[in-house]
Amino acid sequence: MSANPIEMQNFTLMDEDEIQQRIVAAKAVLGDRLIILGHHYQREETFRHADVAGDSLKLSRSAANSKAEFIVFCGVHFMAEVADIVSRPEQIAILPDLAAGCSMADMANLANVERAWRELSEVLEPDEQITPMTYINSAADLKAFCGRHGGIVCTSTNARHVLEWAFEKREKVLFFPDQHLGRNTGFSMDIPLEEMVVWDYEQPMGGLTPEQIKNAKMILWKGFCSVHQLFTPEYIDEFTEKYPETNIISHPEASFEVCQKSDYVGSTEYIINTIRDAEPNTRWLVGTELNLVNRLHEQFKHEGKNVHFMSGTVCMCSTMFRIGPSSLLWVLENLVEGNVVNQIKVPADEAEQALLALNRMLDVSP
Ligand code: CIZ
Repeated sequence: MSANPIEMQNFTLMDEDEIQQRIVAAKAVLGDRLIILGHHYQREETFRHADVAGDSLKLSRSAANSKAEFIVFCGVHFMAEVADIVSRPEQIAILPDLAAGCSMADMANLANVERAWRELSEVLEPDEQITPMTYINSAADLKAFCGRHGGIVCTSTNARHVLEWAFEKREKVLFFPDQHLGRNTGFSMDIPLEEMVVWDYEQPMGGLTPEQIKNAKMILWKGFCSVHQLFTPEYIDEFTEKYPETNIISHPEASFEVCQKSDYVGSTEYIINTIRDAEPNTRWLVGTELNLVNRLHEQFKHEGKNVHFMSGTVCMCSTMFRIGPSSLLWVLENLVEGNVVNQIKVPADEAEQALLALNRMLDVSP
């Protein structure tokens, strides 16, 4: 490692074309020592440099199978943590911008989840009756909590399989942090809405009565993704009045009402595959992150497919697609110089417990 890492400020005013060319050059120098993983939600200027593009499930598998010395994650903090946990100890996971996060993941923290577990023990025997299940959009310490309490991780691609596994183990599920993914998946498995209660982590006992807790099959954490809450049934109605032939496709982080009005509901991989495999000259209204919707539009317009974003207003999640080309170049040129910057390292004991929950997920995922 050279004595002084190159500073980020050297890159902030650099010409965009120069940044692009230098990323390509740095990648060529690093060769097989490097793998860049890019989540579908990333902006185009960064996404185009990914060696593997995918959702969290696909990228977790790529990280686990990669032999590269450096895993540079163009995604968010929890994804880079997963890459660190599932890769070998000598591999180094890097997140080019440490401010790349997920506000929904921040809605569940370990202290609140442990408090919920303690409070639930006043009514039930949590370690015998409840499987804790966390969406992959959560911090490593929550994945570790699930690991040590017989629980599991899911992504939106495998939520149903994982939920089936969770119910085989215990009669109830505590699902965090996204109530919508939990509710939409539970409902698709015929769990009635009244058996899915919301745990409000700002209230004692989650704001629930002992009866409500005893009668619930799923206890849903009161978390949500603000981008997916932009989508409304009213907008779908307005749009389909104008274009009745439209296919509606939504991500399960959208509300129950939006998902109920949709022809198709599924993860980013599912959305991409469904539109890719659709007949030419079809119209799609898509309820998920805008960078992905724009990319789908560009990718499939030559087939006459019209792909639209499910909202008239745009409110981007500024942390989800935070990784800009200049921060990517900054970490790559530092690696070329022998400097590791922005390494994401999960403490060993936490990583070991989180790996239990992640491996359970990888084992049950189709
Ligand atoms: O699983 C993921 O990567 C997320 C966050 C969404 C999706 O559906 O791909």
